[in-house]
Amino acid sequence: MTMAQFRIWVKTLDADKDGKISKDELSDAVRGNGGWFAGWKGKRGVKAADANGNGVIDDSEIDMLAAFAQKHLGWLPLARSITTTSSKP
Ligand SMILES: [Ca+2]
Ligand SMILES: [Ca+2]
Repeated sequence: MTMAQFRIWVKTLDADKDGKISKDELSDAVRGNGGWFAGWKGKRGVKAADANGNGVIDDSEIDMLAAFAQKHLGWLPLARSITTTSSKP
């Protein structure tokens, strides 16, 4: 999944169509992917990605959510655009 595809996918999680991803919407996504502790991960994910502290994932925070998802949920939404620390193979 590329970053562009991840963004499109994240938009599909937006159940109430307010353009932002809440912890409940993220929890549903974790649950839908068969993840354990969906509620807890949803909360953690929003907290980790919520740069402006308004309690939801805004459009500009999707990159941060991708980093969290990759690190903690194993979703691997992108190959290289976020991991700047890893060296080339
Ligand atoms: Ca929403
Ligand atoms: Ca936010």
